[in-house]
Amino acid sequence: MAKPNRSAFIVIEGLDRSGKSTQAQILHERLTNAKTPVELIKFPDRTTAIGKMIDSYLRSESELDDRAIHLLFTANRWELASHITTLLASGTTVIADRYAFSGIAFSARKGLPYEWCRGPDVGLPAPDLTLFLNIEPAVARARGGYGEERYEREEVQRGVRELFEKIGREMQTEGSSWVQVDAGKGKDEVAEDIWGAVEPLIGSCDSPIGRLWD
Ligand code: FDM
Ligand code: MG
Repeated sequence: MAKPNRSAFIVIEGLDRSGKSTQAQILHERLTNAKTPVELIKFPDRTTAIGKMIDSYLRSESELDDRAIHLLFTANRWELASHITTLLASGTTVIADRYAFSGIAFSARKGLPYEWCRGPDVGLPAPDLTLFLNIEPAVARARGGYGEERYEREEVQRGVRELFEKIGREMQTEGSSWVQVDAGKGKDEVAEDIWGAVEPLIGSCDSPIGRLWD
């Protein structure tokens, strides 16, 4: 059997309070325990110069035109794109906590045209698997409530959820691997469902890394 020439790129998406970060952490630990080299990346990456502008916007410390902030989120992915492809090529599995799908869903919810929102993300490294952690916004809110940041309101989350579902349908139609996970279940059960989708990918990616919507 030919040796796989790269590792897997796994994206975890979902609404606020759907358990994305917790599950990304659990998956990271599980892969580490299985001696699989793995790196967890979070978008937005608030540590870069662009990330600091995004952070200030999310905390409502600054105002930006809807299109300007959209492009900053995308630029924040592009500034890490070569890091991601380098990791994948060197055999490190990459888990991303949010990605371009959040970018489209949150901006299109504001009324920006869907295709316009998607444009700048075309060509980014394509995930081998996207796990969409689906949860009722009311259940998410009941989990200790939303925080103080922009977008952390049930009405916003409802609109974003509809857009995530539209994106998911399109991804499935074009044959991309988009898996919906019931995130209303308990933490351990969700982790098992995620592992069931991820395990078959480990050590088995032998096609070159794809480009999103290209
Ligand atoms: N968000 C996140 C966007 O609006 N566009 C994007 O491209 C990304 C990656 O930023 F409300 C939104 C989603 C969320 C906020 O995300 C910050 P975290 O996961 O809560 O840090
Ligand atoms: Mg948040």
